[in-house]
Amino acid sequence: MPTITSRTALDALVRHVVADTRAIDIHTHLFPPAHGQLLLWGIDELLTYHYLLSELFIATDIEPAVFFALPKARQAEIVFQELFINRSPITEAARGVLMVLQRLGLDMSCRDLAEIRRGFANIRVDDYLNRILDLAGVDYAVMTNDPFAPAEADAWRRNEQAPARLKTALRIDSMFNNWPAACRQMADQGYAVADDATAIKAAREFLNDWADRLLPMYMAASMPDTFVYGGNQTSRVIDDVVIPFARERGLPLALMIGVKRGVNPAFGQAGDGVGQSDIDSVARLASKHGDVKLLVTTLSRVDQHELAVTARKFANLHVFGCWWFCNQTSIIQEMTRLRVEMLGTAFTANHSDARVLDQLVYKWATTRQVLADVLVEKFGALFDTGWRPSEQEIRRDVRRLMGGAFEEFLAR
Ligand code: RAT
Ligand code: ZN
Repeated sequence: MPTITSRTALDALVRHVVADTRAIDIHTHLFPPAHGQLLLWGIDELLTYHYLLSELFIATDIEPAVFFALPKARQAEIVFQELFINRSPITEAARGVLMVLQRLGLDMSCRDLAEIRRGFANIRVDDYLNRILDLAGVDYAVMTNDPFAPAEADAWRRNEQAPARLKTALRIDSMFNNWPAACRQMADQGYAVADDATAIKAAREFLNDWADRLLPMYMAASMPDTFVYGGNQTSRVIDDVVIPFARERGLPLALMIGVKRGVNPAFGQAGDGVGQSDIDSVARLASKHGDVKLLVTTLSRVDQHELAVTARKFANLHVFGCWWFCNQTSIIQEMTRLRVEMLGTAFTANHSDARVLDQLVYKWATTRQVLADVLVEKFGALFDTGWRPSEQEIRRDVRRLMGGAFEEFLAR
């Protein structure tokens, strides 16, 4: 392999490698095509993404309740008119729609939704899944599979399996955040839940059965900003159900912390907010259960330095992604730079959180752009010391940041 002899050649190589490296998308809201309506894709779904709906509701007089009562196609038309025609689509989410359309080869100069819709005609969703994964440069994506959601549970019971490029994650928010509701749902699914002791036993059986069915890569929950580990019901479920189960099955636990659910309930999914997380709780969890692997991301930008410092203390703690409100260019830049400086390649730079299949394309294009900028800077600084990174080393490290480190962490 030729030695890199100039900064210009190095910069070009780093950009080429980042563009060329396949990613693993470790958290999405995609579903197997066989699960029918659950898998969202196409222009109307892109336009009605909840990230865009809050932008619509704050910029116009449109009443959320009136809007939500309209058919999806009409909703999409309103969003297009208000956020793309009456205003320039300069937000991260709006620009993302245009990036998707551009990479699908559609001509944006028409500004005509009917014309754009024609570009989505005659799609076979199975083929489209592979096309989008390829366009996004994603090897495989991990889904969010919630056995407490009846429609999802039914689809799995009908034995509708996922294609190889979609992996599973067992999502257990209800168990952590609404134990009485989780108990009712477990009872509905035939588990014996009479009192506290039987409920704990039932919960372990429930996890065991669903893990057998789904073969998840990890368990996951999103937690409120108020989450504290120790001395509460959630911690009891963690200690008595989830941690013993994680240990027994060798399954990591992913915690996404910092959401304020329903800050404005009228906005629906777009109504959630953000608060700072208690990172000491993450440290206590990692320290008390050193033999259980934790994947952690937090929603507030303010938490990121403390989280990175904490990740330097525990080999069983893997930090991942720029979650939700952090998944926007300026904050991805800041977080990626901070994490590279403090964690090297021992973290996962980003995940897409895609709810609509097509979104993989813009979310990964944006992540790659930012990652390339940061790595040009970091490898360039190495070069300036006289260190000469090889192409093979750059490829190895970029792959780690785009999912390789996650796989290594799981395999350890
Ligand atoms: O990013 C999102 O779309 C959020 O609504 C949530 O799904 C969040 O990512 C979560 O997984 O809870
Ligand atoms: Zn998510």
